[in-house]
Amino acid sequence: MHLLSAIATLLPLITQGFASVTTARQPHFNWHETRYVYAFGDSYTYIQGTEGRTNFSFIGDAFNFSFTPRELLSNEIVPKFTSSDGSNWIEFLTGCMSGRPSRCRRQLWNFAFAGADIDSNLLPLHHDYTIPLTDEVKQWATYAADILPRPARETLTAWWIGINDTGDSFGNTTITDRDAFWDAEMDSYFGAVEKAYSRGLRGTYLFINVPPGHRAPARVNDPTGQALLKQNINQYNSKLAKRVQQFRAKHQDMTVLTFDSYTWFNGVLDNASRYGFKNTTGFCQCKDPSFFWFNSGHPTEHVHKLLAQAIEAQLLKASHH
Ligand SMILES: *C1O[C@H](CO)[C@@H](O)[C@H](O)[C@H]1NC(C)=O
Ligand SMILES: *[C@@H]1O[C@H](CO)[C@@H](O)[C@H](O)[C@H]1NC(C)=O
Ligand SMILES: *[C@@H]1O[C@H](CO)[C@@H](O)[C@H](O)[C@H]1NC(C)=O
Ligand SMILES: *[C@@H]1O[C@H](CO)[C@@H](O)[C@H](O)[C@H]1NC(C)=O
Ligand SMILES: *[C@@H]1O[C@H](CO)[C@@H](O)[C@H](O)[C@H]1NC(C)=O
Ligand SMILES: *[C@@H]1O[C@H](CO)[C@@H](O)[C@H](O)[C@H]1NC(C)=O
Repeated sequence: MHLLSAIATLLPLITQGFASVTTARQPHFNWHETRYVYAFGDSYTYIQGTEGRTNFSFIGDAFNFSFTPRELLSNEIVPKFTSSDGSNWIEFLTGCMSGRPSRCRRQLWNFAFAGADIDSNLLPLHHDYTIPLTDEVKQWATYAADILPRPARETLTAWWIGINDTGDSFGNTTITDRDAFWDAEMDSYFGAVEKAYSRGLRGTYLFINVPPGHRAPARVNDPTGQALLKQNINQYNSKLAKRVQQFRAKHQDMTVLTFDSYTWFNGVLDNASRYGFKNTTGFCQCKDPSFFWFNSGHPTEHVHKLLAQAIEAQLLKASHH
């Protein structure tokens, strides 16, 4: 009887103790300790793998959706093979630029697919072999999640999507209710994010918004398209900011970071000479670092390098020591 009542009085204390330990546990993020970086996105983020589709992916495509653990682990990053024809931001950021990701000090596991929109139910695929964001997550969840390490304290996942969605939809006149359209896109986007979370991809998420694509060479001689695209991007980015905030509030065990690429691109374009750029309106498919744009819609390697530096500075600022 005494024992029972002792347990009865202790029990609330024990459970209380657990509860306070749980709530007191702050999400931990330190860029210096981050050893695994996952990425989902489009051509701005994709890297070339020996098991990937040439010019589109690190691994697989819609027709070659599955892979074995052995294919994944022996897959090699082909250096300087991105949409900038050099290394890209996430390679500069991680320092994982060639060979097997598992050999890198910071392993880069990159499921971005060039030309990806968020969801093929909302916008048509660019090619029949395209893997949209929702399927990038499905691909990771099905074939990679049980193979690759992802300890929460050492894992950062980058989400950068919407460049193609905004570009593909600004002139689409069948979308009469843009507010509802972007809500549907965000439902789909964050459905995929929740899927990654519930499948155990934890730790830190970094969300990057859409850069000012209306300033790319594709639009310089098209003031009407430019204005429509700018408006579309602004709508996307404000919807995204709200969803990120909701995700953060819902998952207090996560560190949720953002990088405002829209403001960063504008800042560099507006002060081009300070960053060593001489040409921000044309493009050059060459190695000239004075060009901002490599082609009509993608920045040069020099931009990717500066972008990685800006993102790293923000990650260091957000780090707990
Ligand atoms: C460049 O111009 C922008 C305006 O877009 C300004 O706000 C920004 O801070 C400037 N400076 C740098 C170093 O980017
Ligand atoms: C990949 O892209 C490069 C540059 O645009 C092009 O020359 C090459 O033919 C492409 N390769 C394939 C297999 O599509
Ligand atoms: C899938 O990828 C393998 C290896 O790259 C290739 O041999 C095969 O032809 C691809 N299959 C399809 C359907 O594209
Ligand atoms: C979207 O992706 C494709 C690759 O399929 C690319 O050629 C195109 O320029 C991109 N669109 C925008 C608006 O960036
Ligand atoms: C325009 O948007 C609608 C609605 O999302 C979509 O079904 C359609 O395929 C889009 N058209 C083009 C050309 O992207
Ligand atoms: C930028 O580059 C394009 C393409 O080479 C060229 O036509 C244009 O004159 C250049 N603009 C400036 C300001 O140098």
